[in-house]
Amino acid sequence: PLHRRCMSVVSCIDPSMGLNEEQQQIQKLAKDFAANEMSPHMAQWDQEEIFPVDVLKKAAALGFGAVYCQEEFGGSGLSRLDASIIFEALSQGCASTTAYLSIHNMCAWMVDTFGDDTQREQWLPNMASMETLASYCLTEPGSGSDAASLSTTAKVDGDHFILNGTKVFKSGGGDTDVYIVMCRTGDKGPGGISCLMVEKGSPGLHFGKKEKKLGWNSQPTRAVIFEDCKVPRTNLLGGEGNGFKIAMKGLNGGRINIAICSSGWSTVIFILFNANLNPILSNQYLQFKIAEMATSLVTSRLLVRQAAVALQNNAPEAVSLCSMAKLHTTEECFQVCDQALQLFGGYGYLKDYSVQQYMRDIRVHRILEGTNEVMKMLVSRDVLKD
Ligand code: FAD
Ligand code: 2MC
Repeated sequence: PLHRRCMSVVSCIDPSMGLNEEQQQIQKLAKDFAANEMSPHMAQWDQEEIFPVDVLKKAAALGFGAVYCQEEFGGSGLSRLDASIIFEALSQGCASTTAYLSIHNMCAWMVDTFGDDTQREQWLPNMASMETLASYCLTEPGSGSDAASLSTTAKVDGDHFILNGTKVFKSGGGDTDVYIVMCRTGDKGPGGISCLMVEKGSPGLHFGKKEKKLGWNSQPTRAVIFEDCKVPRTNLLGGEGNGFKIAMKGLNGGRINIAICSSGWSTVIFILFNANLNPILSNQYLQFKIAEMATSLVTSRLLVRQAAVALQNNAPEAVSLCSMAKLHTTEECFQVCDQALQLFGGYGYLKDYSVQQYMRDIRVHRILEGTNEVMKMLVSRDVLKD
């Protein structure tokens, strides 16, 4: 079957190009998992809107639940580059499910990096095994791109915070166990925002209806609503007023992870070409199209890997490179999928074939984890600064 063939791309688009032996082994582990556990089910997950928690837990058993967290607390202690290799390989099996996994990983990293040892011990081992699934809660009805204007409040009441407000579009929302919530504990602007861990079952925590979406159907999306929601003060992550910075730092890694989730399925496209388009591939126009698409894929992957290394090294250019990588990869890989659909003609539009799902699933990567317009804002600010 096709999903097995995607495990052996041997050409200039091969994702193992340039990787050392250890990285190739990690990649193979993830590719095999994608081929055996994800790819055979991706269409069903999409059509029946199944959130495959059992498969996520199996992925966690391989070390993919907290990839770039400390080993001492159950993480895998791998680098950002390793993480990008893993998410790219997994997304060859299902981009939507891998994208949720990447959000969960972002949350785990936030706890690992900004929590204290008590919080790490309390949360991380179960997040690493995905016994505890996490959601990241920044966006609100009135503040998406302008995230620093968020209005969910958290007021101190004895040993607790009392939260009020609504978060929208929460990936995993309702089905996940812990919510990492950016909320206002102080004045207007980014400096008045804190980051709180809210457990499912907390009094006053409610969920909206499951959203109907164009893609990303293997993970639920719901509003998360706080009505006098009571949360222990010990669930504060990283100190009062640091929530915006924590949220943004989490997203730098999130953005390259989401970017690379676009390239996994673009890689699979090329296997579909070889398998299905042979009769028309003598046409030079189509050959050139395919060359352009291959170039988009490889340049995207290279940019993500460069950004991952910069982020790992805390390089000053990391924020801009992560933004560029997200912008470039999500745009280019969406075009690759769209052009592939065109090349398959009417069949590409049918749900019997997978190309339409690739395109639907990765369309949203241009919108979430910071729209591509926000990415342009971040890059241009850096390039134009004095
Ligand atoms: P807006 O910010 O209102 O933007 C609308 C349009 O205007 C966009 O094209 C935007 O680029 C453009 N725009 C806005 N401001 C500017 C500007 N200053 N200059 C130029 N253009 C501008 N959020 C979470 O916190 N957690 C999640 O888990 C999560 N999961 C999501 C899952 C899905 C399926 C979706 C669709 C969204 C998810 N989001 C999540 C929310 C997502 O991050 C936001 O939708 C996104 O940040 C954009 O915010 P918005 O929808 O309010 O659009
Ligand atoms: N990394 C590190 N620090 C950052 C940062 C980043 N990516 N982005 C901003 N900051 C810092 C910034 O340097 C500043 O620090 P200082 O006060 O020391 O100067 C501080 O944060 C405040 O930032 P700005 O002054 O840039 O704030 P502003 O309000 O002008 O704009 C903007 C910030 C637009 C870049 C930010 O609001 C943003 O990224 N918006 C997009 C929101 C977003 O990505 N949402 C995604 C939700 S999650 C999701 O979709 C999922 C699927 C999980």
